[in-house]
Amino acid sequence: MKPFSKETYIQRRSELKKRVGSGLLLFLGNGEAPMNYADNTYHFRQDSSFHYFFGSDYAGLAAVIDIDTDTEVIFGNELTIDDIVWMGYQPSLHEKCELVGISHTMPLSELATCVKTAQSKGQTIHFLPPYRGEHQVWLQELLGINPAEQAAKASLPMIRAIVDMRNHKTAEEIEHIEAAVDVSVDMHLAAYRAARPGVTEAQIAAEVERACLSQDCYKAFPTIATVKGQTLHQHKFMNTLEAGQIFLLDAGAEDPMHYAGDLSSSMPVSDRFTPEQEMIYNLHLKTFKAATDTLAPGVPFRQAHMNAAVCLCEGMKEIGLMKGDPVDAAYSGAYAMFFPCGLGHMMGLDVHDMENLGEQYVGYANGEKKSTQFGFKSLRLARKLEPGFVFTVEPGIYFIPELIDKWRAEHQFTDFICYDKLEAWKGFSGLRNELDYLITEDGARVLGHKQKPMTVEEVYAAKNAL
Ligand SMILES: [Mn+2]
Repeated sequence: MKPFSKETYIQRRSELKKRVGSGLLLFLGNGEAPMNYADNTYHFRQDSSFHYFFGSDYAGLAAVIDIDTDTEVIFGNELTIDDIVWMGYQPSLHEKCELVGISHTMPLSELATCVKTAQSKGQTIHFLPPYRGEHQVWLQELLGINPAEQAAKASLPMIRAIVDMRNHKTAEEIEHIEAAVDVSVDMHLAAYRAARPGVTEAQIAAEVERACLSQDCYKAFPTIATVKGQTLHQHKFMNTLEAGQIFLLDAGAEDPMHYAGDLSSSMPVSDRFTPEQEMIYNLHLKTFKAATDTLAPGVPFRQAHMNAAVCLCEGMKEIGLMKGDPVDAAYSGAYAMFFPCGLGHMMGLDVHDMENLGEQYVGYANGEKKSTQFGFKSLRLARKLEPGFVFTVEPGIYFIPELIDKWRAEHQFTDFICYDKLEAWKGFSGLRNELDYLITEDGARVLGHKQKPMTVEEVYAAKNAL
């Protein structure tokens, strides 16, 4: 797939200038991040907002947009012969910048002077909240703001403008997201084929990541490949799969333009689920449908989350693990015993899109408050949905022994939770499925051209596929 034309980047920057109105917009690109010594680095990942406006995938750049004088400059250093010997030929800084419609480049050392000049003219310096230590040091040098105060002093107009632009995906962005989702489906299909007794979590993770890397993609986040699915973010591969267990995979690719896919799958390690597992898996599919049936422009995502929660409580009541009115059980927060996370999150250049700019701005409308109650506090996305929004839907059902013990000891939600019956379920682990959605003008659709298995029959078929 072709990279975006320079017009895309020119248009994005011009829209940003219009929205913020005045001042100097400061963008710090990411540098190389040492793993254990300077030359042994983590996989390089450009800052997503820098990438969105300046397209460049190289380390060690910064940029300013002076709205008041309508100038745009990328700061960076030309490669020395030592750099070229180490990492090979690269186009000049000027050539790299031309590709995104910027003709003005300066050495990185000039950035401080540029910022000082703007400050002396009384211009507002807009910057984003930093999430890397190097950027905190850099901002302190440039602006004299203590790292502890930088997030609070970041520019709200800049954050709000960028969030609103990046939240609405264009057709060309959706093409890239769908390409990433397709590779992500392949990663999951590899796991369905590989999961069987005697195989290790690490071996499956290797198959999953092979499907990603071999298609010129990199993983969008650390792979979760576990038989302990009740732990939402288990990043270690420690176990050997045993017959009768459920294997859970949460993995996704980012395409070469850095747009993400994010999918989850749950499957039996044996050929088939046990009757209990199948019952919970099918209840989970019902909650999935309860959530996705309502997705449309104007519908708050909180509503989809609550629909899933109510459906979960109804099912749990039928099974005998909950009691009382399912709607009350959901709205009181008792459902979070089995579903302690949010239904989903925005997705784009970041797998949790723009989480670094503040979940409150990305997933909540202006003035809408995020709950602090267990369960509801993990709802990253709650706002009314709009055409162009891309997000994940990932309800799950988890049996977390530590949470069961804690709530039981605290006598939490005793009107809704049947603790005596729940004891026998402590070893169940957990499961979820996750798909990626786009809000269209009149509804919603699943992203990707390839289909990830969802129903029990599809899961069994995928396990047996060659
Ligand atoms: Mn996700």
